Amino acid sequence: MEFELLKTSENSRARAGNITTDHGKIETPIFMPVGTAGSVKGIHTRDLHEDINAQIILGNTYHLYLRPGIDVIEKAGGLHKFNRWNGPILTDSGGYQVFSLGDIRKLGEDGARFQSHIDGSYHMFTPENVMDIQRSIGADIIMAFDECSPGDADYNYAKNSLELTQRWLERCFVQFNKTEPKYDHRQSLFPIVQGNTFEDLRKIAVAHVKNFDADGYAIGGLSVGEAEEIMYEMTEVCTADLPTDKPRYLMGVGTPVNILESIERGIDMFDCVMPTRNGRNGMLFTSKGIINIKNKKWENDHSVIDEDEHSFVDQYSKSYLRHLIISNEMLGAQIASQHNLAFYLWLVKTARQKIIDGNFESWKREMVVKLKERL
Ligand code: PRF
Repeated sequence: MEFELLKTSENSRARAGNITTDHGKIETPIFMPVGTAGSVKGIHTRDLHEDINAQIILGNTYHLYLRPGIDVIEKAGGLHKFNRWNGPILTDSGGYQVFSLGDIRKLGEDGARFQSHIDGSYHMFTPENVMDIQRSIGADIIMAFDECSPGDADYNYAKNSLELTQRWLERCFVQFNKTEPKYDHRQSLFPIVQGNTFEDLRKIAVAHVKNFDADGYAIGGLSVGEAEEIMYEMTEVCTADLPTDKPRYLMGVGTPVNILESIERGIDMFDCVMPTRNGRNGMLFTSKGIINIKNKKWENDHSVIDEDEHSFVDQYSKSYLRHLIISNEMLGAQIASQHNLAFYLWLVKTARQKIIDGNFESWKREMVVKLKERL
């Protein structure tokens, strides 16, 4: 994987760049739709490519390992062949899902022993087997095995947790360097910066990950319940010291406003379930503000979902989409998800253009006001 930094804003840390993988180019800043179990819920790959203009999607080690299982994905020839998405893929390591979904039985030096949320069966994730599993899934970018400490953890917990994550990172790189890709494309391993909301721990964490000369670096452990201002502060602490010539990925963030604020602070890559999950629940993001389509006020609004038409689904009416969502029709969830993803991809594409044009900050300031409106 290569990263080319095209431009850094003169008035902030905002950057525009290009990542080149063996499955194609990614123009940063970028938003990556979440395809937890190998599918972006409700969205065909054709629409991801052609309508939403997604450039990279996410998969999840935890989910894919439990179902369908790694043997099935290997027999398919890797996740790209299995789900027929032939663009870049990034997989999260399971180091977050185990803690949020799985029933942890034992967290120790070796790894995490957990019970499946599907059938209660027992499993163990270690830095080594999580590397092997991600080799088998075959994503272009794979993530280190980390512990995301709880949002309300105290300093002592956060420090011990960071030190465990650091030891695990060293084991991840040993295993990664000892093994080869299973398919005919390269893979890059991104370390994850932890350290909770403690500035000194974040600085220590950044200094440590820089030892590995990775192709890119992720910031984890944010957007886990802390105040937004603290998340921005911690992001700034990290981007101040991370290498400028490598992409930075802020994991699991966020709202459209969070994304613009974080781009300004030097982040290049984002993922979040919000556009799809909140979409299924009737929340639509637009450049004029947030729509709760279940609201009675839309019952007889026969205007289109979004005049900006980021996606072909925006031609449906608000009244119709409200009816579908309220009736629990599958099509409602699909339309809302597709609209939101297309909007997120439009937002980051526009941010990139504004960075290149040299007027990102003024555009961002105006957008943030509009994005916070409730329609
Ligand atoms: N670690 C990993 N995945 C993540 C996170 C993390 O800290 C987060 C935190 N927002 C989202 N996804 N491995």
